[in-house]
Amino acid sequence: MSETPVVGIVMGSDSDWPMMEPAAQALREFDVPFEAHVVSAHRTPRRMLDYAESAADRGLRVVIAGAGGAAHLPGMIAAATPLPVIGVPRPLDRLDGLDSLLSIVQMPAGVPVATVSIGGGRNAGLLAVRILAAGDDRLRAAVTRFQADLAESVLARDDALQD
Ligand code: RP5
Repeated sequence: MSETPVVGIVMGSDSDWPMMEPAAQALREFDVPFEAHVVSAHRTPRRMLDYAESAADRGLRVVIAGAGGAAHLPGMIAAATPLPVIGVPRPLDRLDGLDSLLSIVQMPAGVPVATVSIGGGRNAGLLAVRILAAGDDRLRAAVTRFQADLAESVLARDDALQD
């Protein structure tokens, strides 16, 4: 994207991308410029701190962070930036993502991470849009339209059941 990104999508490994791509897709649907990077809390800790500490000054407004297993990335990013951070727990082969969920959701008081469901990349993108929409009339109108369309699609499926 050519515009300055306002949402940063980070993930602990490129293997997380299939889970995070729906977040990117949601942002595209609302014309929200974003960037996506692999930033590992454990394998590239200095890069992670640099990313978190520079994020706000670079123009980002929200960070979406996804990781699996010992999923410390969202919490560590939240520790080093004043921006809102949305955590996405990835289900790995063992423990079905419960390990990831608990690693992300059980943050100490004072360091919040807004955690979406296991594998909930799309909702992470939509939540980022809503956070931005709180101070942006264009986006708020777009979110309202999205909600109306969602309701309409449910009613259309209900209608189809009656045929
Ligand atoms: C985590 O370990 C990553 O976020 C990923 O979910 C998981 C596995 O990473 P790879 O071994 O596939 O690189 O840090």
